Amino acid sequence: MLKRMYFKRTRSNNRFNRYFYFVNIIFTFIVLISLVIKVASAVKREDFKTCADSSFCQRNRVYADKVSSNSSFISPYNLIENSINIKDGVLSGEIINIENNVHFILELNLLTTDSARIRINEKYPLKPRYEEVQNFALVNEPSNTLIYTVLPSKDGLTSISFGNEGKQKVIVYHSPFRVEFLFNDVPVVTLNDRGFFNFEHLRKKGDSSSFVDQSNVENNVNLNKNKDEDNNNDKNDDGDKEEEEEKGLWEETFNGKLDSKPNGPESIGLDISFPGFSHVYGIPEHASTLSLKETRGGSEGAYTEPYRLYNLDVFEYELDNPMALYGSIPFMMAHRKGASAAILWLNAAETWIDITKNKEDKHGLSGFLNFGKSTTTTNTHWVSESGIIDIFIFLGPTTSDIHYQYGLLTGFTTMPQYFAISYHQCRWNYLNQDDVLEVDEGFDKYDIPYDVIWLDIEHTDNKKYLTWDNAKFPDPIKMQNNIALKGRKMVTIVDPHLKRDDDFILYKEALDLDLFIKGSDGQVYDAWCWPGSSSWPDFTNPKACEWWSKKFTLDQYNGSTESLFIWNDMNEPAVFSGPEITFPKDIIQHDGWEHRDSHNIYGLSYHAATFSGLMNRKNPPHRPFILSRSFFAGSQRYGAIWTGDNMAKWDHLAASLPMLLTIGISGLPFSGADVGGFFGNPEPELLVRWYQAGAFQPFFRAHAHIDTKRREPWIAGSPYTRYIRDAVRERYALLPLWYTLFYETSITGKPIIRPMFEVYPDEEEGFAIEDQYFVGDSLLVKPVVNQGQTSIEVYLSGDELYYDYYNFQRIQGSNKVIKVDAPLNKIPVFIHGGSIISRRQRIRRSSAGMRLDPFTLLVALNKKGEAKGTLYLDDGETYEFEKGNYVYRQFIFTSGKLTSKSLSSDNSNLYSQTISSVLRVERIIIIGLDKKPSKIFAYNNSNPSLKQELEFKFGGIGTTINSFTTPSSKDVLVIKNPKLFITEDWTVQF
Ligand code: NBV
Repeated sequence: MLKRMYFKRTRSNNRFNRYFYFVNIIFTFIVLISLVIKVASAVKREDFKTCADSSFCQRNRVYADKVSSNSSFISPYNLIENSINIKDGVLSGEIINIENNVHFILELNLLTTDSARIRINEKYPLKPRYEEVQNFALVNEPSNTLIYTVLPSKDGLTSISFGNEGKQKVIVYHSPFRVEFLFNDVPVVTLNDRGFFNFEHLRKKGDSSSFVDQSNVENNVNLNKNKDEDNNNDKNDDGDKEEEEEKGLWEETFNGKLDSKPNGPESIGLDISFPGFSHVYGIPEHASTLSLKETRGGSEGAYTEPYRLYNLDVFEYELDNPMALYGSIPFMMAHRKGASAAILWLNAAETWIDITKNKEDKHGLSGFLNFGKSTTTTNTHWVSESGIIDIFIFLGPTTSDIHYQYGLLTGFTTMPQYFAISYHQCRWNYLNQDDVLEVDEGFDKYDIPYDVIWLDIEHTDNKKYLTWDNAKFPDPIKMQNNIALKGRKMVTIVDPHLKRDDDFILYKEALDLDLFIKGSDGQVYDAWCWPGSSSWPDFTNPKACEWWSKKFTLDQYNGSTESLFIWNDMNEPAVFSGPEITFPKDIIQHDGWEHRDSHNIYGLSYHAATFSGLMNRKNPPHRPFILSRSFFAGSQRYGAIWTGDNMAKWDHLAASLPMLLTIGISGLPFSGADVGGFFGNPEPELLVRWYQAGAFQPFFRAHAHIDTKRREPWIAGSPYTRYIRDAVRERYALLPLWYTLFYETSITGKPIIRPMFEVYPDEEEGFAIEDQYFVGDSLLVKPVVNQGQTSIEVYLSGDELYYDYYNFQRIQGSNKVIKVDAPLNKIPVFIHGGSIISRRQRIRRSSAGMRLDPFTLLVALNKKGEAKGTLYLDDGETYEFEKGNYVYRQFIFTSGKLTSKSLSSDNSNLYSQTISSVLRVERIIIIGLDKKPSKIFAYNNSNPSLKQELEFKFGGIGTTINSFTTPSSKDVLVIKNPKLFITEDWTVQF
């Protein structure tokens, strides 16, 4: 892979940057020498660890295998009965590992949010174990509920009911220690049900006798006087294996790079099962399926490796693979008909998750009604390299409840500026100022709206971020002001590695203030990245964050203006000379913690610090926009993420759907994939299809590698450019819907694009569907992801009406698959019966120009003849909305009346006043009416007697309603200019 990186960079910089070429030659030389021939035969997979290469993963997997293959095994962890104390919503107690007498503290918090938290840590650790991840991922300390009842229980277990309606229950079994969470008396999450709990306590070197490995499994079986002969026979083999594995306890090497492991083994492992659930989702980021696969072989398509969570720069990633990618959210949700449950495994160290499915009805679940088709249990096994066991259990019971419970804990999506949800034009790299302005003008010339133009690393002075290459960009302020005149913005890239150059002020300051991460030798860590020799500020150090957050003010960031925003790349972090292209685990961060403990939050901590930087730019602040490549639970509070370096291939377009759906249901809905594919040159058809998909995804940005051919939308030529324009324009027409959905996720946590099961939770046929999705609840989208495809099958959930997006033709749903035409100019989209969608039909240069334009309300009736929808509006820039300065409307069509009412408590707020006489409804379209109404009246609800008759047309309408086509359906009713204002309460009566 390094070889590939070298060639890509070298070729590019022959063209654009001589200095860079020079650096690459040196860098490559060093890499070649140090890694000898490795690069010549490198295959991507081999650059990254498998479970067997990570000794703690291997140890825990072996342990799990031994446990499961031995029916007489009993977990050695017991909760000491007389240590149990229940007070103020907390059950505390002491757990003992009877194998080695190591004691642990258990704390089980019952939370106010129908959730629980369970923490297990060593009672007497040799040194503290890492818990700081909570300071980055969580918004605040969750509160314990005081509403709970300790239930009379049999000996050997403690049972408590809790939750706002008393429907949640936890049963803690004492010996062996095991926990069961129930909803309505049905178990939904169990811990240590299979006995894989394995807590490697900290120890001194040489004291390896007491760690729990497979020999202890055997000892424990001995203890239970039940060991069989087979195990005896295995013993010699196991002895050898043990020796092998011990090698990984105190140091391990991967691809020639040593991890010194000064603290020895310290992993934690636990099995978490979801009884009665055949489907589990989440744990991004992987290029995998929406419904997660089994990982221990056996069934068709199953992986043999666990899903890995370890933020890495795995470009040109392989598809259908559990390999780690750029971000990690250790959140998993299980869903079945009638119930959902989820967990957050709060740990920032390298983590692996095995998944298996079991058809046995161990919990007697088949006796419960409402269970859907199967009693399959999904078993998962979580292993992290260090830290403590800290798990949140969200008991739903619906997926919406879970998103809210998770959002209360880790924060909701930060409300973006309006421009940020529009279309972004990016490329590595726009060459210079003239190039930027030409591209900008190209959009006007071809009548394609766009909001943001991006600059990649080549815009800087020798990869010194927050500087400009003055030869290429002599007047960045003028450039930004030029595009700002059209309401457009600019984004520049700012990576976390700082060039080690005493003349580079950021580097010098961070060095002087002692803000850099240190190597295991205590010296400032020095490694290779784009600028050559680099160092990385430690964003887990509050002082580094404070320092960094001052660097974005207009006087500090020279050449920046208020219309400039930031892109944080390479923040896994990517380190060219590091193990697995990242930091070594034994380097030292704030307060002396090893990087090992916090690896997966480096990206989050950097994203957060940059967010503070943009907040400091203005007083009162405007909403920051920062795109980050790396992420963790909580990243939604700081901006958007994208799926990294994908490829211009059809299968990468297809893979982006389950990836984005997974990231969205895992609490991070503001996400997208590089439109067109980063590596390679998409043929025009693929480019068109990718734009069409991107137009219906939350973060919509085209991006391309420096070695690719230029591909601004007009380059493809006719008819492709027209199709791309149509797709982008459709995004702009629907911006009011997208913005409303962003607002709603910022208060509910619900994903913006939703898998079928989020909208139809009882329809099992939809549980594994990953190639189509709903935007909110109102549009069903099935992007075309195959070459040459001109028709497509779409699954229509529910006994409900749908309407063709183009001609409003009525289609009856009812859990069936229909085949529709999908020529290249058409995105298969369906309006979900029962929705009211707000659109803006006048497409302008950028979203800013459309902010005061009137609305078209598209009312799509369901089979009961009803519909509803919401519309959220605010100034699109500031935090005034937090003071109530916004407009939030609900439109309802029922009993022959369409009404508009306010959902905000203060309808006459300042923002509302500024738009009240401007923002109007210019058109109402109703689809699904059975007959032509004889008359239509409108009135303001404050004065119903002042009715006004409205003109309308019914059937055979010839005007263009969507930007693509002309509706031909006969039952379409259009009311033109009903003279209704958005901020007023009104009724249209049919
Ligand atoms: O900064 C250059 C690229 C960027 O364009 C891309 O989007 C990132 O994912 N960056 C990675 C660095 C190197 C890519 C080979």
